[in-house]
Amino acid sequence: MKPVNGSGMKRAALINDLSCFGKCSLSVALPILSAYGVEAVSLPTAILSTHTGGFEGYVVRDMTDEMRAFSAHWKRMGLKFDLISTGFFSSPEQLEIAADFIHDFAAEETIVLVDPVLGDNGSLYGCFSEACVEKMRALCALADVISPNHTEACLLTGSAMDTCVETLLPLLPCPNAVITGVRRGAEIGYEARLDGERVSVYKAYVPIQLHGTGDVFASAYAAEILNGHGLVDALPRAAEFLDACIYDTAKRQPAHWYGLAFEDELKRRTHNS
Ligand code: PXL
Repeated sequence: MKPVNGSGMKRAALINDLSCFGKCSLSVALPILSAYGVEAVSLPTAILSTHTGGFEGYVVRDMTDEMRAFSAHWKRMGLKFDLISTGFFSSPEQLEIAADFIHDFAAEETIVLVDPVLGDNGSLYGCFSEACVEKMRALCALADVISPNHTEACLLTGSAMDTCVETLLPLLPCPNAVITGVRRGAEIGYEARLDGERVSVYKAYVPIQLHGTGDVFASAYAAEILNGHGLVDALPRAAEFLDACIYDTAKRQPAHWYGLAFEDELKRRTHNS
């Protein structure tokens, strides 16, 4: 077999769903990582006609069997990854497959980023059970860094939904954690513990309801890390990227309600316009 490693380009495995319309998960991760010069390899957990946030009658195809078969093929190929990221899962079983994937493919230098997609706005998404929360906790323990929103941080730590970030951070099942979407007056931001440092980053809050912000942030954060930035340094850089996408999305309201218009910022960055 011809060699598949050693091209000099960073390679990321993206374990996430493909929501074909709407902007989240692989639909945002693939273009963002590519624009940052990273080779992105998808391991789809499910293929959906749209994401689940605001569409009626969406169609879902579960990819559990394919996840096993694809990763077995990659194992036979000896494929190597510089980063493994995980996002949305469509069954508790898939969380175990992701854990096996990390055991099989994460080398000493591989960064494992778990975005523990479980819920938002104070509740667990309807498609998940307590079993998913439990397995997500175990997956987070295998990660180098996790990026829960406030709701997910509460679910992972078994805390009440009004628990403050200062209490949550040391309880999370991974030493490096970025809690996203934290409100502070007229601002919104990130409260993190990274490489032993306590880090806060805030931006002005733009009052529109947005889908997929966590996915855009996690993609940019992974991309910044793979471009040589440490966990601390990558945070404000990814926050800057997301912030630009939010302003572009606000300009496109009400039509662009279903996700972030991340393409505008990618175009500016890649075409200097
Ligand atoms: O953005 C998280 C996410 C990922 N994948 C699917 C979703 C959501 C959030 O609603 O529906 C399918």
